[in-house]
Amino acid sequence: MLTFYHTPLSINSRRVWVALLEKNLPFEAIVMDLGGDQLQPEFLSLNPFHHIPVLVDDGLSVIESFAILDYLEAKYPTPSLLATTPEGVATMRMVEMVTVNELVPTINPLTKQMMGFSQESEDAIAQAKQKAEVVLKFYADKLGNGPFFCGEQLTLADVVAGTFAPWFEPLGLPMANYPTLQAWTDRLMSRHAWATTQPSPEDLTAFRDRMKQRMAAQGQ
Ligand SMILES: N[C@@H](CCC(=O)N[C@@H](CS)C(=O)NCC(=O)O)C(=O)O
Repeated sequence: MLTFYHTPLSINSRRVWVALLEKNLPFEAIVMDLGGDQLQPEFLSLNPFHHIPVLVDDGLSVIESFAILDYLEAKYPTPSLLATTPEGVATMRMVEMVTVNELVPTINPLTKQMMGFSQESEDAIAQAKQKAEVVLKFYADKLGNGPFFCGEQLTLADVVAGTFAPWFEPLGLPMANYPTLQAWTDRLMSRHAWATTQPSPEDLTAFRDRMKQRMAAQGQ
């Protein structure tokens, strides 16, 4: 039996959660309270860096969401979330890496602003939006007119970029400029794996309140 340690609001966890559901794998989910559960000795023995997600399979602890995604494909190859053609493999990896290396740092100020964690300057917001637009254009270009990044097959490219997709509009990135990306987002959101893992407005409010309390306690 697979055991999946996560929190529903973590985007790093969500890509693994979506993959588990897309691959129809049975698993036990352990929801962590990041106010301290991750620092308990039992969890530190699974991940000394005290991060979620962690996947435990038959006594093997796998940390780092991308390592977990690779592990799942190797151990449970059907249905596959891996592209098969050379162009598909390149597209899949490019989209994955652009998401973590370009999109994630870029949208940081937009996320903080959206969550009410900090008041960012107008310049910082404008600059973040401008950089994020480069990523959105890249996605739209790679998507073309296909249903998914690698054509008819859903791959890890869709899983990794697609767990950010529902947040583009709330982050202040108007999707009307990207109709094919919007259609892709709607396509993903209509899937069981995305619908199941999308946080509710109540989850978001509770998360925001918890984070604000923690930040206040740390004097931030
Ligand atoms: N590179 C890691 C990042 C994991 C990560 O940053 N997890 C955050 C939640 S999104 C966490 O566990 N934070 C709690 C802590 O660091 O104590 C991955 O992709 O799995």
